[in-house]
Amino acid sequence: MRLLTIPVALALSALCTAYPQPLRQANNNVQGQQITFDSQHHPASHYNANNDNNGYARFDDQQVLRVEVSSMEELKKLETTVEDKNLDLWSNLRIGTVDVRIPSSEIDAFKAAIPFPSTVMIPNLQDLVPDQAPALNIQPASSWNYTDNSFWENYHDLATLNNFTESMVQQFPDLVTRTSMGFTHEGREVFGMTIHGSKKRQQMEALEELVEEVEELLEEASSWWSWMFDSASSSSSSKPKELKKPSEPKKHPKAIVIHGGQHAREWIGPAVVTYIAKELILGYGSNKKITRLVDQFEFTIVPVLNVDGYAYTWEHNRMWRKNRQPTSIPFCPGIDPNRNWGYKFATGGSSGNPCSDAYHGSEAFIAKEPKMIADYILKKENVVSYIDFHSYSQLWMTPFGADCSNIPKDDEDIMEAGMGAAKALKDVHGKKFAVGSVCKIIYQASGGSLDWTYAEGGVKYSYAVELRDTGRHGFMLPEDEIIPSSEETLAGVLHLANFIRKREKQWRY
Ligand code: 0X9
Ligand code: ZN
Repeated sequence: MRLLTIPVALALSALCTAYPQPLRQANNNVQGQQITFDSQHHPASHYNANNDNNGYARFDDQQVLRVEVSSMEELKKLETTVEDKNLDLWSNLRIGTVDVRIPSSEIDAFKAAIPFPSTVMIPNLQDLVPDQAPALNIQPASSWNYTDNSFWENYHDLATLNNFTESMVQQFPDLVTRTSMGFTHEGREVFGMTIHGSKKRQQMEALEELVEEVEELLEEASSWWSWMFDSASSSSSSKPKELKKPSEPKKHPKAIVIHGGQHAREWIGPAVVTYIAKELILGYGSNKKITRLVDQFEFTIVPVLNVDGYAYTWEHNRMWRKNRQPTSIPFCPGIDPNRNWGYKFATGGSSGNPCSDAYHGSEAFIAKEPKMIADYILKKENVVSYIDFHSYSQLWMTPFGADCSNIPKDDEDIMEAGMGAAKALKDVHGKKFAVGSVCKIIYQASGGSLDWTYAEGGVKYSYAVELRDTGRHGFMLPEDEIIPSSEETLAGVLHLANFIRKREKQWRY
């Protein structure tokens, strides 16, 4: 059994006091105290569910409890109970608050074992989950009108989200290119959209160059004319120049990579990310700010990264988190993609137990999903920002997650941009997002995406964002929050891109 180090917070960190308390309280090493802790703590989320006649998991009378843990002893006790009962943690174990899903049959025993103060966040989870597997492909993609917001009034299955991407590519071929990121274990293709004003921009540039050429030609013609008729003039400088070819358009815009759906059950991520794509595409040419950003940056947007897991949440179990790759234990499939990235892999805050929901996999990048994004970033060599959208907790997180003592050399710029994004986000609907490093504002977690993109992928502005809410509905965020959540997140992303544009003038092309 591997050991995991959990830094213990005996007081809230300075960061925590600077903000209204985030859902996940800081557990950074305030008094320098480190305690080793057993890592087998994150049981797979398919446990403890009964199936309906079609094999879709039901969660009748299951509760999500928020437990207040105030000492290391209590934390250890909670960990043992969670393991014994195979409970589904909705947040990691830490001193502070821990959200845990408990099946009805275990509630009394759990409360007897864990008599700490607790709040019922969700009294009956099944009330928030559709009674049966949601109908797939309710409305064909071609029938959607993406210019109003009706598409974002509901969550959509994978096929519908893929059709959205396809539809954007077909409707806006000058602006949007379909990008294949790769294939998953179950053979599904992961699609992205690359959005960039290059084609229109290149046409404009070519036009401008032509106009300049014509002007130069006219000038030449007039001096040629004088040369012809002014025999006194023999200056070679007045000879007409050769017509030069228009120069090649500059080819390397800086890129911003955005995706949702690394964790399957966090449905708000793909929904928000498709909305951001739609706004960038439809806003191009009509919204000045968006046009400028889309002209300068190439946005690669991948709505759903963990497509196998996402499909599984639609077809079998709404609470599934990991991907669907086999592990050494046949009845415990799935690697947590966000513990499998190759920077400080398996150095704490992840699990070596294949049955755990935080299983890091047998080696770094063995999970297909992180590997395909990492390869994409390495191949492009021009990615300047990366945002990995998750839920829930309302946090705008910066590197690093693997350990709290490691501070990025670009921390000041990364934090300034992140704080600005959170402020822009809050200005839309008043939602507060705490900003800070993963390790400090939630918990230690190695093998996460933004650590690798920053440290190995060379992506200066790397973030992981936990979207709405703060636990009232958790992963089951109601559909009527998709649009407001999207609107505010778009404001954050636009702020970030604009910050980069202004701060990093050397990256303009
Ligand atoms: O634990 C996670 O992977 C994320 N929280 S979630 O509830 N969505 O599962 C936090 C991600 C932090 N980012 C990294 N560790 N890179
Ligand atoms: Zn997540």
